[in-house]
Amino acid sequence: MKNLSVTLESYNDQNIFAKILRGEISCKKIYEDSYALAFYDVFPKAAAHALVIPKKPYVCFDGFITQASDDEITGFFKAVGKTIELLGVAEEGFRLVSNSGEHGGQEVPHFHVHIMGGEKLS
Ligand code: DGP
Repeated sequence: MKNLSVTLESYNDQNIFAKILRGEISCKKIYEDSYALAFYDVFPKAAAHALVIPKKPYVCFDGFITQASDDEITGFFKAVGKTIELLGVAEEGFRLVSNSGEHGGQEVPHFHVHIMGGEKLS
């Protein structure tokens, strides 16, 4: 686990999701509240593919879970649940994925959860 200073110092506010949060790049929004923003993945890997990101600058899962407040963590995962509901995938099933770091294959260094569904996944 990284400590607070390392993760916050290493956050690059020029990453694509930071630009989406600032409104500098558009997205196809699904849901938004004070904790999170959910939008469609621009390169979908399933019939339904959404991304949910926290509004605050966490690089990856370990930074989020160790540094965010209980309210932020609860608010974020409730937003994931709301997005699953809005995507209409709850009944037939879906996959939640969060790639973290180099070995996890994370491309965008702002913590995010993928929600994939809408078809039977391999
Ligand atoms: P990951 O490998 O977990 O960091 O996945 C990053 C995802 O972000 C990837 O599935 C493609 C998506 N993505 C990259 N750039 C953009 C963008 O500009 N807009 C949207 N909506 N999605 C993006």
